[in-house]
Amino acid sequence: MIGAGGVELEARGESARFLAEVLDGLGAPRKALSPKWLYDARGSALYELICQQPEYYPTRTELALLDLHADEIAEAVGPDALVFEYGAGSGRKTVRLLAALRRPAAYLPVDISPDALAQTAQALSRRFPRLVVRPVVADFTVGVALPDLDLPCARRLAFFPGSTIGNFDPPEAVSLLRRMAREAGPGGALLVGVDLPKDEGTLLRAYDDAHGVTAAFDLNLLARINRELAGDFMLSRFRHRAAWDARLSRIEMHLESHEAQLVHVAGAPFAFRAGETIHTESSYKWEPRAFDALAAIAGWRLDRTWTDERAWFSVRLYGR
Ligand code: AVJ
Repeated sequence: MIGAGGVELEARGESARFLAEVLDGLGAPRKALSPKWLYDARGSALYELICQQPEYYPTRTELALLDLHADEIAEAVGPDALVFEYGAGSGRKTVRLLAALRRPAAYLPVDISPDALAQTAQALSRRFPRLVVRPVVADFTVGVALPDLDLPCARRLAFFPGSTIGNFDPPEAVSLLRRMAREAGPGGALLVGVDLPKDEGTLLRAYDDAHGVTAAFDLNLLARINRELAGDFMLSRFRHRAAWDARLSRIEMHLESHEAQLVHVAGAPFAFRAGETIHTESSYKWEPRAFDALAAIAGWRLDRTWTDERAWFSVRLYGR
């Protein structure tokens, strides 16, 4: 377990990386920031609110699949898996999975947000008192060393719900899936949630909800830069935009500057043209076959899949 000091050290390294990436991303000819920075404590809370919006179908659809097929999933995974999860978030889906598995050996949630992670670990320990829970505060996009628990377990299972895999460009997705394969080891398994292509209207509404929660989530990135990196973004001078790129099969989130303006971060000036955007997130929607091919490159072979009636979302189990 990482002690409190370790968490602080981790947090300090994290803010240095945040500053470096923001200076880099805003200095680029096409301004872009990694979506991982959306998840400070406020961003994580806003994401939970997004999941409750009627337009945001992925969470609801995936939860229903996990509920409906819990027994089949548990049987396919096996009884005493060691479960690790990159980007654990609120752990609501994990509760479903752990409850279904007969006697899970341990749960290792990995998350970049220390606050969200501590809450999740505590809630799961309370819900499953006999389960070994070892939270790891880390940026899973750059690689994590999971603690060596030396527990007997049938199988190591990478649980990657929510279509978080969709945030990665295909080459990054392959390397992430490959790292999961290495961490799961021989005989390991991957249970992954994959959001599927669907009509553009449904997608745009899901990423630009009527209550403006997704807009607030996106704009919070600028507020976070102001808070943590001495930025002077005026939030009212930017707006959230969602766009569907059919060729790349991805939703893009952008923060668009209303007007020409100059913004500073940690003393460094950044000029915006009117209508210029910061690309803050991509969310790829994968055809099932294409995703299987991607997973195969990373060393995973398809075992089973579960999909809703509308074919909006798919939960896929791979082995190796
Ligand atoms: C957490 C990556 C699954 O891409 O759907 C939700 C994040 N962004 N609304 C997604 C998100 C805007 C979400 N994931």
